[in-house]
Amino acid sequence: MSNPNFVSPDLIRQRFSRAMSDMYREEVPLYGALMELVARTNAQVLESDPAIARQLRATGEIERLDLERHGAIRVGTGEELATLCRLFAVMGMQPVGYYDLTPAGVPVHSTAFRAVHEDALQVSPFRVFTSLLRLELIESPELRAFAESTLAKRSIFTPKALELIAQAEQHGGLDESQTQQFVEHALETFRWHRSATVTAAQYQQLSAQHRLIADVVAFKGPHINHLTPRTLDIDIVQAQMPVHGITPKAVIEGPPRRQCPILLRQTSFKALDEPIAFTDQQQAHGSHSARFGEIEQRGAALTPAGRALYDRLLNAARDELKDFPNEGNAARYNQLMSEHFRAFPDTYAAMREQGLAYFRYFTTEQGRAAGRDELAGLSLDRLVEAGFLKVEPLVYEDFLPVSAAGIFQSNLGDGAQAHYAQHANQHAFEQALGRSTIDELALYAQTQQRSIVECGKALDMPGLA
Ligand code: OOG
Ligand code: NI
Repeated sequence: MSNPNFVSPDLIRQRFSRAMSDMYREEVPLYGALMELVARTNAQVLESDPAIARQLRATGEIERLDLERHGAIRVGTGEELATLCRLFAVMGMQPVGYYDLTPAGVPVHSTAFRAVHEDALQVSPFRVFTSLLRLELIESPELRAFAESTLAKRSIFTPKALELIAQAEQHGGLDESQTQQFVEHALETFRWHRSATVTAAQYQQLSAQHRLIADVVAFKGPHINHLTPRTLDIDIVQAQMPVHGITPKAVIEGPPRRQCPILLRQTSFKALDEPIAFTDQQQAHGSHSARFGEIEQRGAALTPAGRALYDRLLNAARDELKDFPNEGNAARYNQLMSEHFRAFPDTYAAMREQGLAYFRYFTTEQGRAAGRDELAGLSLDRLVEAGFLKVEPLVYEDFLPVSAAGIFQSNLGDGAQAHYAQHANQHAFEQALGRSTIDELALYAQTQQRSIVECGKALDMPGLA
């Protein structure tokens, strides 16, 4: 950083994430209830499962656990997406991954803005799943033109936020007072508005095309639609939700329960109906449901081979189910998932030997005490076997397209299943974004590699790779 008065982007992100959580808890009290449930569950797991506690301490994740959350927003135009990309960059967040949701009948494609280096993730792992509406998928030319012109009239950023983004870009950062203003103004983009920008009839038309289109087009800005805390045991939270008057979706998305969690498991509760005033109404006579609650449990990041195996087993289970998972087939779905996932090794040692997951390497006391000749010529695997190095899985920091589709679907209702002839268009997405998205697998490989290099330095084995 060029100027010592600048606040580090990681700390800006940490402050923004906290401010966002405070705002959302005030707007959606159920989110507060969910946070408490998750905090209690996590404390319980840490107490009853020393192995998890040890693992989280070794990786440092224990320190970020209470801060950890992701949010989601949906924007309407390429210009909005490009400016968001600049806004998130001020907080050290970059677009990672490309997710196509059209196969699931949701007319958006998405990326996740997040920090990319393990040290930055440690300060704040805050992520925002960001979707761009694909207006080209609206069939009626009149409705499409109406949606376009409505979106063209709105500005989702405050003038001050735009000024501070430009300031950060020109000078390379923001000082303390600018940071305060930035957090305050950036937050405005994500705030809920009780008044819509269209009439009740126009809202109905948009909603009839797809509920998600109404959610994006009919409002002043991309309200944050959920904030998701990270739990250490999602099955406990899923079972506890009804006890607290919260109704979860029928199935947990992602892999089944395992000894060694992989990727990401998620569940949510349904969007709330909230009062809305349309432009032809004085008071809030209408209603709209967009905001919901979600919980997630994160596990090991998988290599391309591990991910291919995951996708194959997930698809096989879903093919056998022959339908989207729902209330009626939930038990059978869970059973099919457990059966198919028996083919996925469930020890970290096997996952490492078969190259299915990414790991972080640490030196052990024994390794640091060993003499040069004891270590000389040993490969990485031999060093691990001999107890000179130990490993911990790298946590998955990203999202899963099939899971995301399930979360969208459960919150948009059954009416939201459309069939689109067009599919992924990463090129168009990146053109709108103004840059390319980062390949998440490359990030995990880099983190793993950096940890190996560190071990090589600590053991005075510069050739270790
Ligand atoms: C995003 C849904 C996807 C996740 O965690 O996979 C999602 C949305 O509803 O805008 O949040
Ligand atoms: Ni989510």
